[in-house]
Amino acid sequence: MSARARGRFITLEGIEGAGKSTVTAALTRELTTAGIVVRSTREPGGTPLAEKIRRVVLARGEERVSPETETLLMFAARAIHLDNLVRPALARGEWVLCDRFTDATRAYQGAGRGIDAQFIESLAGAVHRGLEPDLTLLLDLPVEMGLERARQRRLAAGEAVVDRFETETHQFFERVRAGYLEIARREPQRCRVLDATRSPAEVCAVAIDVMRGLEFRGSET
Ligand code: Z5A
Repeated sequence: MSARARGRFITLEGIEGAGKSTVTAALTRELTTAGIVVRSTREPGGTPLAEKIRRVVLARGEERVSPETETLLMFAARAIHLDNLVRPALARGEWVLCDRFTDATRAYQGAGRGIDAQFIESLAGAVHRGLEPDLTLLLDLPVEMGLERARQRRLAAGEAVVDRFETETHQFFERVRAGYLEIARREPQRCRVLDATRSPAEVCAVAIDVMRGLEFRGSET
């Protein structure tokens, strides 16, 4: 894999505990070894201001946040993140690895909470302004496995606080998973579904292989 003039935008998606952070770390190592400058980031968040919105949107308990407001907050954070981090990095030729992007809004707020797809797509059009991921890796696994991994990770880290999503029902995460798989079915050019039930080493190896495939695609935006 070699450095190139134009940066690539890769997003990682999946339910909680799917292994996105684990795969992001492996892809970052691979790219760095190849001499490519990589920005690893996340949504909601990624810049100081967008991280403030993250804290607001994930916090539990203070006041009711409607699904519409939740959607608007996700896109507000996304607009700041794209303007201040993602677009400048891509313009410098860096590769951007982003833990969650608009597919998360489609899956969580759309499929999970029932927000109208047209509402989401109109906001996406305004905020993306033509920018779409070059590649989306969807780490797919059964809901109970993802939730158990996340629970174990929290226990190991001694984290007691759970956010607004971590208290959601099993059925909610089933809808989110189905929403993600539907996006991948509709957009096979952009999305690759990886079997996230396999070992971390196996999942990371497949993800690296898929990412290498980007080298052979056209370099125009
Ligand atoms: N959200 C939304 O609703 N709408 C939006 O538009 C956006 C986000 C952008 C925060 O996301 C919440 O925001 C999210 C959706 C919502 N809530 N939920 N659910 P987040 O990405 O910050 O939080 P998360 O999904 O909870 O991330 P996570 O739990 O950290 O998951 P992960 O990064 O995919 O997994 P991981 O940390 O790499 O792995 C979890 C554990 O499993 C860890 O102990 C690993 O060592 C282990 N692991 C990883 N891979 C494997 C394999 N292959 N085998 C065995 N064990 C593994």
